[in-house]
Amino acid sequence: MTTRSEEMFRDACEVIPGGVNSPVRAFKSVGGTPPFIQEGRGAWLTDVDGKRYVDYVGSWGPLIVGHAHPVVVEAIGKAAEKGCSFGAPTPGETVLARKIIARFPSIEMVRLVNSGTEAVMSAIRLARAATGRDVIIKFEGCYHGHADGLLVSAGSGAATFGVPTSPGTTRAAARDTLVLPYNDLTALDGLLAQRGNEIAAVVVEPVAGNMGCVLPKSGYLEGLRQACDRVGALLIFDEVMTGFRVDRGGAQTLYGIRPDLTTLGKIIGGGLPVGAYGGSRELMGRIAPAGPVYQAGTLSGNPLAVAAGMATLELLEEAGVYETLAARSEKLMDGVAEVMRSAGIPCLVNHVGSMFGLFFTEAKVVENFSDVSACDIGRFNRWFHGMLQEGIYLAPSAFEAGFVSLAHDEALIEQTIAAAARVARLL
Ligand code: KE4
Repeated sequence: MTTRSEEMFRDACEVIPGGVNSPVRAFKSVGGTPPFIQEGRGAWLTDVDGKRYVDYVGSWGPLIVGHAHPVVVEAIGKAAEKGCSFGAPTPGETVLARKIIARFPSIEMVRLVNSGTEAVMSAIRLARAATGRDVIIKFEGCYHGHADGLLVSAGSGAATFGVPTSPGTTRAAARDTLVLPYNDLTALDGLLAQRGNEIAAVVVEPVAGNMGCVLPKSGYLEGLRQACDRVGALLIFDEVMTGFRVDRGGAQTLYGIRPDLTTLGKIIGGGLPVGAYGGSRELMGRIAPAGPVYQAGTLSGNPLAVAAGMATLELLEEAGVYETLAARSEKLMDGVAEVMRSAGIPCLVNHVGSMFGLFFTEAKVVENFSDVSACDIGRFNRWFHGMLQEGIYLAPSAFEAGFVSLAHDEALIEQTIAAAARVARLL
């Protein structure tokens, strides 16, 4: 019997490339047809066939307070009643900027944009302007959006598709991007010894969430900071995923590292399109119209997205929120690890706050993209589909992280672990 999702996917594929507006949603790496989602509420998604799922994707991170949170919905509705966008400054933008600055010690000024991609490409432009240098360094398996120079052995969708460098990326763009293994300071030092004076910036996911969830080795982030200081390059923390996720002040607060520039997205828009980049007054003062570095956007800081972001960040101000998110994620990961151990399935799990990863591997550590690529991707795909059958919606790729929201209560965590126990027997 054909499901409505299958019908809708066939229809979408006639008019949208791959039937989706972002590649990873197409289930290409895990196979099968993506459920078309009718609605979300709290931790739950309902698809067009009426099947319900406990959602651990949360729109890839933004929905940390759960879907259709009444406070967020009300804020959006109230803003919409006054108009959706004016292309003129509005009071909310300053409030959201101040909320971000209050939580990120390295940010004195911030510019709102419409996506994480825009935030990272703008931060890199600023770093190049500020240093007068062209070359940037990124790390294999890290994904920083789809700007030309960053689709060079990216993580996330590009890694999932095994297309490390996207066609259409110019040789010039790729030439100005050097790619090193994540968690490897020796490789970085070697490169900087040769080309350090060309490097405008090192851009990194301080906790990598686009090759599964890979944690920085002890001393790694500090090592990046020292290396950048040594050669006069800027350190850019891409906290689009980790910002307000791994800690109220992002990974830079959690690990005590001060980057020169920070990019944000996802949670700060509460499910609507918002990205941001920020840093010192000296650096950000170079951005037009205050300075010569141009960056613009019709809908940047629009009132609806700002209202959703502000409402979400206010909900995250409540005392104990991050402790609760971390505790529930710990319980989930410990439960799944126990299930796999009992089933005799080699598996490594980890989490940082409410961002988690799971790798089917005998290895004791997974530290970089090649470690992740060596994991049992076929077993991951069986795990994914088994859990989907059980009504648990995980990220449809072994190269993505999972997310726990405030709506995932203890009962849902227990329910998920029980489902994992049933699925583990089939792996
Ligand atoms: P967007 O342009 O998709 O808003 O943000 C790009 C981006 C930048 N930096 C980091 C660390 C990111 O994780 C992302 C986007 N993340 C992916 C999920 N891994 C978005 C999902 C998708 O591409 O559909």
